[in-house]
Amino acid sequence: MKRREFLAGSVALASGAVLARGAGAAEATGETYELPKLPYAYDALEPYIDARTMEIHYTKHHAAYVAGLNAAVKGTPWSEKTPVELLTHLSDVPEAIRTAVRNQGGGHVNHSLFWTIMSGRGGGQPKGDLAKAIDEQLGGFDRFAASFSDAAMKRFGSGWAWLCYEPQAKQVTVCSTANQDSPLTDGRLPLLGIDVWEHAYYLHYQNRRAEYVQAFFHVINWEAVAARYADALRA
Ligand code: MN3
Repeated sequence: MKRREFLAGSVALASGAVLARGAGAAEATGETYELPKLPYAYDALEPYIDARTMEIHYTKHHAAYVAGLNAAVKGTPWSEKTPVELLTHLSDVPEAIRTAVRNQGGGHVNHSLFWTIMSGRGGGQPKGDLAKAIDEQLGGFDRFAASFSDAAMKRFGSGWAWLCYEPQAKQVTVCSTANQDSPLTDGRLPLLGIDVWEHAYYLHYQNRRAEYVQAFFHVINWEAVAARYADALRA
């Protein structure tokens, strides 16, 4: 199975939703791409992420990325591709719609991942192979946490910090991206990401991004992250 198909599948499995191409997903709304179901209630991540932020983030921001991606590919053959395929092969997408696919498609895929790697029963540390990779390749959990937090803090303006698997180097790495840029476009497979756009935290934390980043560690669903790592190793 090709990597991009595998990852599209794992995103779908992990979120309980289908980030699919047109045919399957179109039935409910008639649109090509749809907002995946949120895997928990808006208040599930309190007190770390408040219900109002979750509701606006999901129903307004994520929904707008889905609508934007649908508008961008409407009536083009690119609507046959999954969002993951579009971002993985972004340079193949015609210039006329490339920026829209990068921003709106990136927003859709990044948020679809984001909801699934958090849980009201999250926190703690990873186990098994992922823990071993973090120990051996990133110097242990504490050093990983410091470097991930640093990436989140140093991302100027809007963007994301990531833990990814890099298939070329065969290792896990920490990085950040601007705006809604996806690590997939650079050949990295995202395992864990934190949204550091102000819309992700401003209602509760205002300008205190550091507190939000610290709080995020309490809701990380390490089982979901480890499942993505296992998928990435097999892809
Ligand atoms: Mn967001």
